[in-house]
Amino acid sequence: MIFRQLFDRDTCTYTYLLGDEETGDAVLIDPVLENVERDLQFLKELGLTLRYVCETHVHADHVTGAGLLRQKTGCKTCVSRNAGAECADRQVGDGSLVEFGRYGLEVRETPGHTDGCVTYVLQDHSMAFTGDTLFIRGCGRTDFQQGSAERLYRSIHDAIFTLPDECRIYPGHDYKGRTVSTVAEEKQFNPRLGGGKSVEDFAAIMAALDLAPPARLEVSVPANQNCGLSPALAH
Ligand SMILES: N[C@@H](CCC(=O)N[C@@H](CS)C(=O)NCC(=O)O)C(=O)O
Ligand SMILES: [Fe+2]
Repeated sequence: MIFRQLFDRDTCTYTYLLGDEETGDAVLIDPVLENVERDLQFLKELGLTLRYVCETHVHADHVTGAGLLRQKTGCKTCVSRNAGAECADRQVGDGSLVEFGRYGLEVRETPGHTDGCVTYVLQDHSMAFTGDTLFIRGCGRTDFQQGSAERLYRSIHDAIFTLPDECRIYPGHDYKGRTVSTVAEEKQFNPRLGGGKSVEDFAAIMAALDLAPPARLEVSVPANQNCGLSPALAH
């Protein structure tokens, strides 16, 4: 499988390109609007056809490239059925499968950072794209959108920590330059959840974070509920 982990320097967002080298079918997970030309160039150079853009959630810190990529390539867009983003072609949920060539991404609903958060798991369970549900030694904040520490704790335990220990974790962001982790590592070392922390421990940690709101919150959420395009341009 072709795999690229791409980075947005302004918002520390990861975009993932996955492709089948035999059939040429590809997906992009969480593309950023400002990087659409870069991502199209990769697709072209690697001889790939974009089938789907998959969103892990309605982002609060950047505008998605999904709508523009759909206009430019004719791909379909996928978002959680609980995201309130009617613009997307596929409203995915537990049990949905996003296929590209010989590969597939299984959808697991992982609410908590937002109601419409999902984790995409490669069908052989070797890789999980957790969005802002689980970060490397951290997790998404739970203090706006529909954030809930209790729901996030349950999602991580039920949908991610039940994957094989060696399953690689690819997050939606990293603010310290880290790129990949594993289920075993996060179970042991995640300072908010690891080493068997209780839901009460976790909720207390999340309540004390006191983070500044993302700089682009007001612009990003409504834009992303419309696939990153102004309403007149959505289709
Ligand atoms: N300063 C950043 C804030 C980024 C932010 O709040 N990121 C969210 C994800 S959308 C988060 O969950 N951060 C958790 C953390 O930083 O621990 C910005 O303005 O974009
Ligand atoms: Fe987020």
